[in-house]
Amino acid sequence: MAQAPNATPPGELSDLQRRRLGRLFEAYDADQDGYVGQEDFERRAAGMIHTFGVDAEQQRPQALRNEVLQGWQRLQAAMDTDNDQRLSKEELLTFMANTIIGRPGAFAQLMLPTLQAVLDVVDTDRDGRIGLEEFVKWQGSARATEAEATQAFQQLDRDGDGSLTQDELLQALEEYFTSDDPEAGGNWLYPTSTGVERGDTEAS
Ligand SMILES: [Ca+2]
Ligand SMILES: [Ca+2]
Ligand SMILES: [Ca+2]
Repeated sequence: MAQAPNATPPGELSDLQRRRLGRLFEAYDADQDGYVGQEDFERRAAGMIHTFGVDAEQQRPQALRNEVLQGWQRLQAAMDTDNDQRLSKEELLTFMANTIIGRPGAFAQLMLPTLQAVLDVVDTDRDGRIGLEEFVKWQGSARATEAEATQAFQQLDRDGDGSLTQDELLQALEEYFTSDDPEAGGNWLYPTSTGVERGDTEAS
């Protein structure tokens, strides 16, 4: 793993950052077994393909599956320090503290290729933006209710034009998961239906 010499030492995450990054871990852990592994990424890709169906050439689902698995391999190469083919929450937190937090753009760079492949499938009307209906369907494949997804959409759609761009999504994700400001990125992640406590002020 490439580490810059001036990396923040591990353990310097704030409680807020630990809670929010814990949610990121829980979002990755699709089968909720307490570890993030390739099977979680396969499960998520299969869920999306099930939700969005396949186009005639099946190119987008194949691209999604490939990119999701490559996304897993990138995360594993970067974070799986004990090399047991799965990530523990501490492995993810340590990587974030060392390599991502405090480096503007680093989180987005980590997430961008997978997000692009995902959005390519989610953007069913092919207008290059994610509308409310597309967003609700997408988040439904990750078990968010329609009300939760609608609320999240409204918070993410900062300019209120009724659709989300890739940049808006990336920016919100980066702010939410890396900033130490409780207001940053909004409180839009709605893990109530995935068994995670809501509210950034509660202890985890
Ligand atoms: Ca898992
Ligand atoms: Ca590991
Ligand atoms: Ca669209």
